[in-house]
Amino acid sequence: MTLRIGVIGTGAIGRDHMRRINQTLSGAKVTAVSDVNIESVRTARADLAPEAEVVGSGEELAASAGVDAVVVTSWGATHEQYVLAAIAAGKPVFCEKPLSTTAAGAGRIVEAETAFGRRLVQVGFMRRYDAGYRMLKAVVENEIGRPLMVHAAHRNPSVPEQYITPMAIQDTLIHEIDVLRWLLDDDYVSAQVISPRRTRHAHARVEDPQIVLLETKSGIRIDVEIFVNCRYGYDIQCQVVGEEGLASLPDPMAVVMRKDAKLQSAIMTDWKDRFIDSYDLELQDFIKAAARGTASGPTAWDGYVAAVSSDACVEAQSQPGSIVPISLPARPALYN
Ligand code: NAI
Ligand code: NAD
Ligand code: ISE
Repeated sequence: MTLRIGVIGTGAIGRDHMRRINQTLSGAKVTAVSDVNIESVRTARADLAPEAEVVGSGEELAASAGVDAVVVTSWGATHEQYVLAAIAAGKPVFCEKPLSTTAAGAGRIVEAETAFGRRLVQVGFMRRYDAGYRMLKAVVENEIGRPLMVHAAHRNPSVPEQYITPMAIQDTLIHEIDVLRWLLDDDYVSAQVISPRRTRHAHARVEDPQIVLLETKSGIRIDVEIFVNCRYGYDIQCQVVGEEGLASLPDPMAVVMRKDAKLQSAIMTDWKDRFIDSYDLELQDFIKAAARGTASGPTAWDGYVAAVSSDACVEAQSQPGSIVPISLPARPALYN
């Protein structure tokens, strides 16, 4: 059986996921597309899925008889409405991060899915599928003793004018919020945000760089540098300090060159390339589970916990230096 997928949001990552569904992965094809920008959806269809139907709205797409499963890749603030529409239609849905830009929105998704009674939602936290993070997790669990501290960095070369201060949390830090919680098997209890000297490369509406300090239930202290106009490349760093040793996320494989009296290796510049294998794996996982009418991988609960933590970080951004507590309700049985 070929799973018929409808894609809502045909921008950068929507197109990349359409390409991988139709050209790289097995078991699915894109049969419907929708976007508020009609030019965007027409171009994406012509280039990547000429047989797909262009549907007027995301809600219509989710309800369409020609769609078995939904991929949501529109802007973060629109995710909730489309995920709820997919759940209402009883269809598996892969939602790019963030599940919702607020905890309240993510909470409504958890409620709808638990009322439905079966997992339908997978959140696009692809780093959990990355070979480097998986190797790091094995070392953290088996080699370096109890983790005490984490030093991490998330650096983008530049961001467009639409990228504003809260997006450093909701769009960017959200990856660390999820992956560090998974890596350490722990939840957060507080957040604090501080701003170092500002880079002259940041546009007026984004504070850059920022340092986010998180504390976990077991007392691990985490510092994450978010620097989205770092210029030099797309660079993800993570170092875990344990009682018996220290472990770092491997850099992506790159040839080391000796030339012109220099020792050098390339640094990536595009997020699409840095985690390309993980995007393939997460979506193949989605296709496999969706063919059985369900979902696997990162859950709506993971998306909700990330949103609660993200809300606290956004609040902390608005009160520089203050420590904002993070607390979670009990986890519903569906996610145990
Ligand atoms: P984009 O701006 O390139 O594309 C978004 C598309 O959604 C646009 O074509 C826009 O017209 C469309 N859209 C916006 N509102 C819509 C609505 N209400 N209904 C239908 N279509 C709508 O953005 P990009 O970079 O592709 O990001 C999209 C999502 O993917 C975001 O949630 C972002 O956080 C996530 N993302 C995830 C990445 C990852 O590493 N997992 C990387 C990049 C983006
Ligand atoms: P984008 O701006 O390139 O594309 C978004 C598209 O969604 C646009 O075409 C826009 O017209 C469309 N859109 C917006 N609102 C819509 C709506 N209500 N209904 C239908 N379409 C709508 O953005 P992007 O970079 O592709 O990011 C999209 C999402 O993917 C974001 O949530 C982002 O966080 C996520 N993302 C994740 C990763 C990752 O590494 N996992 C990387 C990039 C983006
Ligand atoms: C983007 O949406 C992503 O998800 C990328 O992985 C991240 O590095 C970037 O900062 C976000 O804007």
